Amino acid sequence: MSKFKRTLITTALPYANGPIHIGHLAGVYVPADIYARYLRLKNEDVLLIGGSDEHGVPITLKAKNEGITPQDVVDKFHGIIKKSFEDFGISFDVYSRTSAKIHHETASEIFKKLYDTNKFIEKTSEQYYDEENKQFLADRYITGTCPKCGFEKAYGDQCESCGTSLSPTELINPTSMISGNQPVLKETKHWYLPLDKYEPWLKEWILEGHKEWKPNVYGQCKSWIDSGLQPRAVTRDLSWGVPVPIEGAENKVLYVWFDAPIGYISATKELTPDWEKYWKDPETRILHFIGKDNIVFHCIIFPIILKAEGTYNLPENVPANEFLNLENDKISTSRNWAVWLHEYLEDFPGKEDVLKYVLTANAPETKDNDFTWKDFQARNNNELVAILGNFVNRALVLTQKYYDGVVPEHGELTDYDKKTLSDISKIKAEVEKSMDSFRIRESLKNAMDLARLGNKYLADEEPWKVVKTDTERVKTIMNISLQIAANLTICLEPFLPFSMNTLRGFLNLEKMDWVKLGETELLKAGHKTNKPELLFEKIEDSVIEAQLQKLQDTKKANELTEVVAVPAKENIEFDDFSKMDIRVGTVLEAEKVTKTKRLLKLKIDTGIDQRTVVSGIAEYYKPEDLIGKQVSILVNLAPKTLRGIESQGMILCAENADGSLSIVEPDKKVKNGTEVK
Ligand code: B3M
Ligand code: ZN
Repeated sequence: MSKFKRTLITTALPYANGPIHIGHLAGVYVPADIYARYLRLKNEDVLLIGGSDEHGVPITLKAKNEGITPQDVVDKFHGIIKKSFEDFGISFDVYSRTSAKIHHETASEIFKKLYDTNKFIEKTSEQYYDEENKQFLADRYITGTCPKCGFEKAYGDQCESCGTSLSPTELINPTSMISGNQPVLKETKHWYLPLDKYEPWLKEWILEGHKEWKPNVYGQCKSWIDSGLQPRAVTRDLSWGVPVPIEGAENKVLYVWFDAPIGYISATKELTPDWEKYWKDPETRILHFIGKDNIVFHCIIFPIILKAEGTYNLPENVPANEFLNLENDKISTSRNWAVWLHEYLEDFPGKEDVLKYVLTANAPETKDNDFTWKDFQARNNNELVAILGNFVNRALVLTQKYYDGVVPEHGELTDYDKKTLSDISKIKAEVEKSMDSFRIRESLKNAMDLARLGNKYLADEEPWKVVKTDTERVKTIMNISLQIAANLTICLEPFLPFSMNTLRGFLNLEKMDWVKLGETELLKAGHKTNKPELLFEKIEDSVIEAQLQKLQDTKKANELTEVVAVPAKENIEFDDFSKMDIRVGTVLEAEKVTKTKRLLKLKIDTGIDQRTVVSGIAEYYKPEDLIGKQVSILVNLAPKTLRGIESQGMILCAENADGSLSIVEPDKKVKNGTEVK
């Protein structure tokens, strides 16, 4: 690690307004966790820092929509997020939150120091103000017509229809989302960080000094710097956030992107009194793991804050990833288009490592990638089961069978044996090379080569055949296979920590440091291994189909909510309504009306009588599923003959936008004949 003695790894703080999904995991938490585990295995001094980002306007909007406080919102999601990370095995040394007192203090202090040393520009400008609620409006709190495309529900910062970035004053007919009134322009004072002043320094520090950063990161920085930086407001007129710690700044808070990255510092403080060592000692290297949408904040704005403060280290590298899509569609929290971590953990208990594996093997390191359930299944079945699981299982089962689980002594080695054993060290070097340059995906592929090596060795040497003719030779084959299995517990430990723990149990081995990887006598002759079970199991088609169905249902639900409801009909008097006699009845018999697609003939116990009703629900209900079901029926509708059958009443249904029908039934069983009113 050359000039550095220790590493501080930070992971983007997820907004506490929704749970964690696979996009977050693949982009940030899985690679950061792998890297941290790798360094720990090398006995390096490393901290993995995380926490929830609990400020920002989307959180206040969510609270308002749900009629709860922002603190309620973040308490709920911080809890869900923290637990799902723990269960999934992201090995944070600390997982903090930005509503914590220590964070408010830390962020205030840094702001105050910048203020006291004249690092800000003070500027008064006109901003929209809601007179009824006596508050300035964040850009997201204002809607209006987009000047570019005419979309009527554009936000003050962006039109979601045409994608144009806007400022609130560009909106036609601006409306406050809080009161529904037209806001007025009013003067307000804010503090700005003059990013432009730091341009020459950024050019030197990033463009000259960090050419080794990933091309996507370096490229984004260059294009920001080249197109010229502007002073940026670091305060907002809001009540949720870190209060601006100076006089005359009542009802103002720090801009969420000012305080959030400081959350990394607060979390380190929460963890250890020795925190300064990780932030200020030049022998510490800081790494920010983030997604590509956060690059400017971590590579330009936060470093400028730290530079202006003057006593902190700057990031040494920012290995940002691109995005992960889901089944060819952008992951979206609002459209519920995601695989949620907490749901995955429920649906796939004990398969944490499978998801880690798939997300790493398919990580969006250099371009956006797609997660598909079919690929998930294929990687599990064809790689984890067929290569890794198959190899260790054969090695352990044969050892049980031939030697009652005891590691046999090897005899003289053939050239092939020697080459195989020396390949372990070669693989180690490959894993290190890719890991050290944050090519985690490639590094996993390299590590899996060790399982491939073992698999091939067994297939080539065929101990199950040799055992019949040369029992001495088999001992050597099995010894070597077991040494490879023991090496796997080190090599794959950063990537598959749960499974390698299990494998160590089978091998009856303690956890070993990375230095041991490559040794060919990790298991001494005479060492007793345990009876193995399967390390990974096949995932069946039905399991994958159920997940795909879940996504289909989401798509359908989205399509239905996207259609605007039919406008309300004209008002009627109560008397008009009470002319209708609606009762609850139970379906006694149901059959298809011959030669029709839509019609069912039902016999219904209405409580008053038993009668026949013809209903157009055959495309949505099977006759046998209806028997015994309670329905609402309009009993005083004039009878009508359909296909020669007299229908005496009408079953009430809700009609979806696509025309599909859903029977309206009481939510608890009631007596037949009960009136609906
Ligand atoms: N919460 C944005 C995001 O989740 C933001 C990251 C903060 S990192 C200091 O993409
Ligand atoms: Zn527009």
